[in-house]
Amino acid sequence: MICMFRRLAFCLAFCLSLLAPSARAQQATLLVDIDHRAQISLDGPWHYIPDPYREGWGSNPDRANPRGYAANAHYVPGGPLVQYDFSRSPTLNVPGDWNSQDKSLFYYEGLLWYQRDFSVHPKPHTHLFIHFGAANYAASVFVDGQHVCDHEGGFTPFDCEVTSVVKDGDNFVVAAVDDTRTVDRVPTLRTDWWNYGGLTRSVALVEVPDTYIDDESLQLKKGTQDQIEGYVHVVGADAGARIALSIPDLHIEKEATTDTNGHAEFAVSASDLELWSPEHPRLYKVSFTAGPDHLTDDIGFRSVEVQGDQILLNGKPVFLRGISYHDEAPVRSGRSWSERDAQTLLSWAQELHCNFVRMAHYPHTENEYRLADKLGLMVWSEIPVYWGIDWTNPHTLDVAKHQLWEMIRRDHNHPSVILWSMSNETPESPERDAFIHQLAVEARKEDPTRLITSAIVTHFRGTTATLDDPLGQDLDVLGYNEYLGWYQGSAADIPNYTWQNPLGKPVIVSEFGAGAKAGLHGPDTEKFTEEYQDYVFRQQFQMLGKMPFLRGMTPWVLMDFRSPMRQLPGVQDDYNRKGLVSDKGEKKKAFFTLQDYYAKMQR
Ligand code: GCB
Repeated sequence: MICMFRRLAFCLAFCLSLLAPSARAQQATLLVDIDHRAQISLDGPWHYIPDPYREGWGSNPDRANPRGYAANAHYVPGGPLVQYDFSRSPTLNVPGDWNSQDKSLFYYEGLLWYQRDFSVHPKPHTHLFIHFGAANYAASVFVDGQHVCDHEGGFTPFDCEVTSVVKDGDNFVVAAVDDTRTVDRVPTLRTDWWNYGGLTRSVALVEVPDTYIDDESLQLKKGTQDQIEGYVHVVGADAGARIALSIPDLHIEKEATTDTNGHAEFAVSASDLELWSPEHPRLYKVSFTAGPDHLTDDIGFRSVEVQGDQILLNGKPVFLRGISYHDEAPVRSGRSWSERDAQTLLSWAQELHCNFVRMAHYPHTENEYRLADKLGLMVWSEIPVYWGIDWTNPHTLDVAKHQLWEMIRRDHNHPSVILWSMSNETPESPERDAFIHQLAVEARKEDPTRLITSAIVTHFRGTTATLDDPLGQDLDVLGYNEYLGWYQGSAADIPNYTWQNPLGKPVIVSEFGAGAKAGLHGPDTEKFTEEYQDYVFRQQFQMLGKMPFLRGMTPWVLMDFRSPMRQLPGVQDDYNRKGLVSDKGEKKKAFFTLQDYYAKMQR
């Protein structure tokens, strides 16, 4: 009966997904490869006003309303009544979350207004955008008092077109950013991580010509290792416009013409191609020219596929020696955003001898993907469909699809990304299955070249785990999280657990771990000591070593991270302590145990 209901739910979801307009059709502009565009940075100090009573919305608190704080009025002694003034208000640094910059905002969740002045001299026949790397969670943006865009989703970029709004010379931008947690949002009310609010990634003005490339992609053709194919999309191009592709190191110069939608396709053979891999992370300088627009990118070519329960990279079986991590700034706390943050985090992964990282639980800053491309680290990239969300709410589905679309759009040229993850630890239900099924359909439509996964909760019956969550049917690779020795079972018993894989797909154990406070030593039976964490890792290796279908692991977690769920004074102090490295950068015993384990695997 349950089975029949599930099947019905699947059918219904599938039919609805065919009827619904694809997420792509609903999108505003999102410029790919933004790091290679000329930009005028709007990073630096922005004035801010926290607004728990939502006063800044003026008379209409439900809609983006340019008459409130968006008007950026000034208080003039003796003048009309004005009860705010950005120019008299303090500043926050952008990029950066508000919680870690002002002590009084440490626990603040809600609406906060940002403002800064900027100067620009727009050229004729150009489009001007304000690019936001990310604003957690929802943002409404106004330029010179006019509403220019809204965005929902805290970890993906968006571009507000301001061409017709800005004047030559001085202008101002106001952004209302709201990180209130609500039932219908993605993520929703509860997460085991800090809800860092604000303009957490860089903001910049980006000028592009009248006709411009908003999307491009080049990859290996599926099933080949010497055929490159891809496309360019040009906004404003007439049908038949000539687009040039150049890859100098491969002596490739090719032209294609746009169709009526501004879409041009390329297919070229490249017999001398050096494939991208962890051992040889070869990137090629690629350039596209579309009329007045010229865009370069650094692209690597590699194939990734599944064969039975194997994952093949460039046609050969690969074992993913991974680590999970949050986008949390090393050593200073807060959201990470800088190249230096990325460098520190990924160099720890390299020290562990990882060839793979799981960027949990949402899209990380693009710096990390670019660096992973260069370092040869394969990446699992995820959207924040986390624990129980509002599975039957159409808005929630829309927002999840939108975040998925934005993640794929931003990152589809990074050879490091091999897996798109749809979700993490979602409770089983037909509604959940139908929801995630639609995400998987969307992901495959947007990017047929990568593998689809999810991190699923492992349920043990006695000492056996059967990997039969119905979600697995939608995935290419099964991720399973388990906390034997921490939330479940004793550490001593871990090696006695066995696993069954009825779907016969490749399996990654996408989380296991134990909490430890750096510097806290004691017997290996005492939770929160470094010795206990280390013991759990050693026991886990014994069990994992006996799983014939195991194709990788991403233990939880690289570094301690802030979480309001972790309140034990003197031990947790607002931090999830399952890191192998503490929030202060101290390496715990288990760091070296994992390092040793991965080193041995390489030999
Ligand atoms: C999990 C979650 C992760 C948590 C972790 C924990 O299963 O996926 O977000 O932080 O457990 O430490 O409990």
